[in-house]
Amino acid sequence: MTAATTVTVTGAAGQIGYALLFRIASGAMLGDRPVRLRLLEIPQAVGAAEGTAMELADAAFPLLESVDVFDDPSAAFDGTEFALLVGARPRTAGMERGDLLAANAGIFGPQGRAINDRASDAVRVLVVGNPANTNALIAAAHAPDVPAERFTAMTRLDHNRALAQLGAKLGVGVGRLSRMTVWGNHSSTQVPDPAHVLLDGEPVGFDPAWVAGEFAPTVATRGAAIIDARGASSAASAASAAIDHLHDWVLGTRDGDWVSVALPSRGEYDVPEGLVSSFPATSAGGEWRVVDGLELSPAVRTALDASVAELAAERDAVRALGLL
Ligand code: NAX
Repeated sequence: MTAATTVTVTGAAGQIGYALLFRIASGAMLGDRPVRLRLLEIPQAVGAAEGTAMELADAAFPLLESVDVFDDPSAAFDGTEFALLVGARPRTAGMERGDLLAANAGIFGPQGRAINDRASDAVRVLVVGNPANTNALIAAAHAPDVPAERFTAMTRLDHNRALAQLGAKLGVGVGRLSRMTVWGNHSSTQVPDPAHVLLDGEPVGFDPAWVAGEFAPTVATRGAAIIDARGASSAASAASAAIDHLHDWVLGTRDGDWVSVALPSRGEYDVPEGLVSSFPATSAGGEWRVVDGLELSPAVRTALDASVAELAAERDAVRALGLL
């Protein structure tokens, strides 16, 4: 029998947590290996997280060995191999950007420290809670003993949304498409770039006017469209993207394909070193590798520079507050 893998999920009582936990427990994320779940919540939401834990037990997943609920990060990250940081402080009416960054630094700094001190040496981290890229940067900065590249942020939902739009445009299932890229920040400045997309392994080529005028704005504003339609923000699709991200990190990306992942830059594509930016990446042996040598159109280059400027401004704001 394979030893159980410990997975910690923060924000476990939230709506993404509710969609995510059942899929982790079913084996969709890590394949056929037993899992121990550790759920982290703020004290006011521990009761709700306990309710979710009861439902997880009632689902009788053969791979689910245990579920424990915590309100203390040190305990929640003890021995964890996979940390999914979903809980974050949302922006509320009248909140300035600096306040939002500071509130989240107050969450992701201590969680990074707890991961540093208590998690498994093999820990891998996915930040979902917004502002995800900068929250990942903050967590990594507080975990000096953990290699920075183990801290990633989620742009896979944007990637999947882009594939859905392309599939609809071409009238094909997304499984026939590969090599989509989303560059930059997980924000309205993100850069969905279908220039290298293949259909059944063959180049497609999309009209640049359609990409700029319709496709990219639709992908970048999809979250708002979901809120308008559903009356609540994306939850099951966000959870599904988190599953995809970790699944591919652990089990590898498809041959000949790549996916979008926000990773600490090593200077690739002139993104300043250290910023957590979305890149096209493949995974093998549990390591992400940025796809190199892609040609960027002038429009993509300009848009990526703007998104990277936003990331740098977020980093500088957190630094100015003394939180980095
Ligand atoms: P919810 O408000 O439903 O749930 C968030 C949960 O986090 C709450 O239960 C809250 O008690 C908990 N929480 C807050 N602070 C915490 C802390 N310090 N430790 C542990 N738990 C804490 O939000 P939900 O819809 O689940 O979204 C969660 C986060 O994902 C938000 O920040 C949201 O903006 C972000 N998203 C990121 C996406 C991405 O693509 N990167 C897409 C979906 C989503 O919008």
